[in-house]
Amino acid sequence: MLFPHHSNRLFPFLPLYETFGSAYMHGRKISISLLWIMPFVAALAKKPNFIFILTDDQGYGDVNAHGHPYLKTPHTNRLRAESVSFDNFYVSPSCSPTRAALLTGMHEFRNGVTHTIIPRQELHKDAVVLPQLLKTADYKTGFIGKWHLGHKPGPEKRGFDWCSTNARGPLEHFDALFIRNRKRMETKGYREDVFFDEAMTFIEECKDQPFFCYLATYSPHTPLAAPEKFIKPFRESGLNDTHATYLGMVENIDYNLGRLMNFLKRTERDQDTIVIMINDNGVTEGLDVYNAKMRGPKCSAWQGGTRAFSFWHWPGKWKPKVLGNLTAHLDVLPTLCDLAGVKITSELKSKLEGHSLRPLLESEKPIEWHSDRILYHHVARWPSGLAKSHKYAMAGVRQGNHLMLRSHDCGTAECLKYMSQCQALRIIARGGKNMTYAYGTAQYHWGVSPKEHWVLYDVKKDPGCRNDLANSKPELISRLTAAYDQWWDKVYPEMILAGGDLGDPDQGRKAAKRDKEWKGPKTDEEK
Ligand SMILES: [Ca+2]
Repeated sequence: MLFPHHSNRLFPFLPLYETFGSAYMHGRKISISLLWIMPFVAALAKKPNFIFILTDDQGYGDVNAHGHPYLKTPHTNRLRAESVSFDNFYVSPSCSPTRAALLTGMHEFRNGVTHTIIPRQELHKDAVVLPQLLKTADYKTGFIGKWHLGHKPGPEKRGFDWCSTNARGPLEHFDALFIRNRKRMETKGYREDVFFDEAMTFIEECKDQPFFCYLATYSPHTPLAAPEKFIKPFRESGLNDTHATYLGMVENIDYNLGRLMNFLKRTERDQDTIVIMINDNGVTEGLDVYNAKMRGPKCSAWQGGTRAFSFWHWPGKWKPKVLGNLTAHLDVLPTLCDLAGVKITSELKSKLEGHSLRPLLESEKPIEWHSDRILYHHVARWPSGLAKSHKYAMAGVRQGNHLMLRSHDCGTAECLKYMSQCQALRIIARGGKNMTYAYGTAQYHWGVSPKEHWVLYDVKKDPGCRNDLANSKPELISRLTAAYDQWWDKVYPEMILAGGDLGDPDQGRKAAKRDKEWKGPKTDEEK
């Protein structure tokens, strides 16, 4: 590889409120009346539950409602149609960095997360994460699935009350051994089906306490496998095994989303539960099938590397709409804390880079919302120890609908010794047509931009990044370049201190060797 609640119980209390109101108005004893009103006040203060679904390596385009020519995804389509859908929403270029930014509300570099391998996947021990904050507002917190932020410490000591995942992570797909709250648990069937079962078990155990359920799938990340019934329709459509299995994994997530939404309705939790669903980085194995007209996969600086779908669903509260405001994973922590009534200290507030999406979620009309914000991306897969020389290698800056980026190797002799993002771009620069996820299309999707220059695109009009606007917008280039330089100067020392440049510089080659030696799991039909 490149580097391969429950039912809404307000109504039963309504007559009590009216009795209280009348009694108070006629001057009856307030102490007795307060006893009557307390349940109503409690019901009014009921906090929303949160289910946050994060899929792994599914692209923005891997949803039928986003134009995919093969996927059906009826439940994801319905979720999107009933949600506030942020359509100009960005994550980091790969797994661990996105999780770090999502759970801290800060750019991943600031807590030392620059890669998906140890030690650069490890979230700094002092990082304050979302479940810890939600617990201060009486939430019960559950983690299910993929963590990928190291274990110094792991999720069970990062504010999660209830933890469940399978022992071998993405490497096993069927009848997996699970560890739930430190106890071993044999399971039957497909791993992702069990993840969603575990989410429902956690939610049932919460009873009337508000909950935060962080459900992070391993699908459709490699190695690829799914129950045959999900793969078969894609094979019959003429797709190869890789594409058919990848899309089968996406369709299985959709099937499980449908089960979860039915569970919420059946148990009368649907009106009190906010369901949020996003993907964690750009498209992977499905790149050459469909990429929503975008250029670039996971781990690239191009538009397709970091754009994510982002659906926010609260029936009866938020009117469905599609919004084009520039938004990001950084906004999740501030938004959930705002909705939950978490009091954030001024010290933490000064560090957060995200903004609460609440005004956008609640507004009936389009509104101005942080329209001058700038987002910074960096693919960051440099050989460990060589961060400094990679300031401009595979980086992006966004404002509004504009993406300014660089996609070229660092140009230093030391980097030549190692397998890294730069090696991939050197291969492309020499004319290579095949690269991870892009077979025959690498010249375009992993395209090399001119050295020493930023290129600029209006990604709303031009998601394929074909029309470079750098020469026609020198003022914008100048402003965003200065912003990037200031950002790097500020974040670089924090990243070094937090461990983001530590490790074996040859780790990329070693990880690729391990991936090559992995023979792959058997599907349920092959067993
Ligand atoms: Ca991922």
